[in-house]
Amino acid sequence: MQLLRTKPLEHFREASALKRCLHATDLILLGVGAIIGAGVFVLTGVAAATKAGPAVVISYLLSGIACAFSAFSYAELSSSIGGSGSAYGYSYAGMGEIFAWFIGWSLILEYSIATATVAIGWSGYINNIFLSLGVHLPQSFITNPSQGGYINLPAVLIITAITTLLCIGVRESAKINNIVVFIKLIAILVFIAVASMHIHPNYWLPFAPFGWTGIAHGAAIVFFAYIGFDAVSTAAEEAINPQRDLPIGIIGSLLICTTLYIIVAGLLTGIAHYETLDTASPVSDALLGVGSHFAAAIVSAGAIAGLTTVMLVMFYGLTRVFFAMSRDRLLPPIFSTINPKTHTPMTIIIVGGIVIALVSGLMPMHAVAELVNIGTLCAFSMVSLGVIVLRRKHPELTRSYKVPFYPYTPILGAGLCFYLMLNLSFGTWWRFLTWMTLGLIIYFSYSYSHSRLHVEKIERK
Ligand code: ALA
Repeated sequence: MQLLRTKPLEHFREASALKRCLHATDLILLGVGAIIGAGVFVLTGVAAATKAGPAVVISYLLSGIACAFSAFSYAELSSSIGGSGSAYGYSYAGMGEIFAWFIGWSLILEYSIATATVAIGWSGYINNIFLSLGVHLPQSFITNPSQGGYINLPAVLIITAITTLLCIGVRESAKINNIVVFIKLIAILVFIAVASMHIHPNYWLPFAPFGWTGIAHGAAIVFFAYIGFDAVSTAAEEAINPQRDLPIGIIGSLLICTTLYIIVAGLLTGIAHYETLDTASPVSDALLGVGSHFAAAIVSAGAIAGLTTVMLVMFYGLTRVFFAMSRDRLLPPIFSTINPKTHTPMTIIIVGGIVIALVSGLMPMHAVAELVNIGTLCAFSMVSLGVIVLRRKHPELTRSYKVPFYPYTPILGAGLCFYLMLNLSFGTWWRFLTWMTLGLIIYFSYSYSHSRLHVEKIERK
């Protein structure tokens, strides 16, 4: 039963050393900053060409519904429990330590691999820009060893820049995030405006060339595009009014992005035949295809900006989850020391930065988006179940936001996420289970005996 020990809710109310400086608008922009990125700018094309065809719109809708259900659950738990550990913290309060460990471990996978993956995508876009200017970067320094190069240097450099920014402070990072989010929203709006003038309705036929299976596989892939709204909840200890503003940030950012994605997916498959979309930059390529060079350049710039903020917020989420797990002593305490000048957990930011830089510089990253998805879907389904468990265990808790249509919403949320997990490939499941086994080994060899709850219990005896 020790494995199911739960964290007392008072622990979540202890004063935090992090600085409260984020408003509701910052939180919505933090969400949009994390959400719009490689998913819509790259994976929409891949999913349309190889999985769903023009019905990728339905894939987006399906994934969006799964995310909306999860977002309601995130909103309820973040406004009632809070804490920078997000889903990890909620499951610690409701389901017990071993569940919390698994969720935390999944989130570490989600945020770190997502950051590394997006860094590699970013490097590809930068390389494209140099190529269009006639500059050829040395091949050995823009490819990883498995592609015959030494290191993907642009990826390493962007991670170094983001690490530095996060070390300097959250307020500064949020300011930069807000500006960049604006740029990428403009890029998307430009795409929508230009694309709607070049529609060929016959490209939408056949609408679903690979049937329902294709749509469901497509949904499991484009799910990547929605990841990020959950990172808003990791800002609970830095929000000025978390009870009111976290639900606004989480649901607001998801709503904006779902609307934009469905429009973009519909237009993209209307201006280019779906079979031509499996490229590294399908959105700007499609604009080139209809002769809009200027719009294509704006979209490329927006994509680069978009990818930058995704890395920023994902990395931010990673450090906050790590911070929370270390504060509970499931990970070594060194990771939860706060730098008194910047009020940021500098050790974990630097260590995380080094690891992510190495992964993005040296590793091939083809199927990793799927790996990010499976870790995140697992965490999302647990969050939905967490709502049900906590309503039963702690009915007295003040809930400033409540999931609508309880208990159907969390049940459907968990079910849909699990359904999407089943649509991911065998290789992805295999890698995910390996990561989880590694987590289990660390838990039993270190975390179980160092856990703050364990140590406090021994001291009481
Ligand atoms: N949602 C983020 C992206 O699409 C992870 O890049």
